[in-house]
Amino acid sequence: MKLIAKMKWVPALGVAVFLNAPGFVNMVRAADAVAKEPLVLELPAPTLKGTPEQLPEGPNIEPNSDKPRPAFLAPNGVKNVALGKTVTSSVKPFTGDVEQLTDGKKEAMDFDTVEMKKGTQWIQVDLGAPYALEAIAIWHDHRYIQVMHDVIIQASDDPEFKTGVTTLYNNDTDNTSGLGIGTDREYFERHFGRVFDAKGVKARYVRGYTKGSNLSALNCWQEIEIYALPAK
Ligand SMILES: [Ca+2]
Ligand SMILES: [Ca+2]
Repeated sequence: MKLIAKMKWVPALGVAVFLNAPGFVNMVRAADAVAKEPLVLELPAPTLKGTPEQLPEGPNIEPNSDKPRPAFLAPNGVKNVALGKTVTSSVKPFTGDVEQLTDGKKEAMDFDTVEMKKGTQWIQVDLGAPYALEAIAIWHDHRYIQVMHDVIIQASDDPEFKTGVTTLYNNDTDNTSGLGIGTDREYFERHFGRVFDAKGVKARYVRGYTKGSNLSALNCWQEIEIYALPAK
């Protein structure tokens, strides 16, 4: 039969497809690509402190907006694998404890904010095992509408971050933190948090740097969520 001769069994799809069907190539591509859906975050309430009259502006600062950014598309099945995981930091906080960075709480309140001294400081999450990282959501400090300086996010399998480091975001355009000149922009902290594309990088550790903000020399953190799939 002529029709049978033009069919081919495609194991990946678990079906036979018509080789002469115009949609064949597209069908195979769609099966290869991972299905994605908008990443839904549990958002805290917006700050009650209002918007300062004088906001920083410039070509390297995204304009402040009370509208959320377009939803991040993450592969189906990602989970926040950072929840409850161990966090360490470059210096001991003087307010709060780094455990609070993965406790799921991120309201615009003093008791949900961990504060560390000035200078370039980092926090680091140990996921306990490598994962395929897809998206990282961060709330540094949305008690105030402000921009954090030198937001640098890195992933590695080395807890010392000396080898195999992938930089996922870097807005240190003047390299004052010494990790290389960043090309990303500064942005305003809002209750939406900020979602960074982790690009499927496989890593066990995630490190986030800051160097104060336009309002304060201190380094503040509220929550970090790491959406990932099991590493293959
Ligand atoms: Ca928290
Ligand atoms: Ca800088």
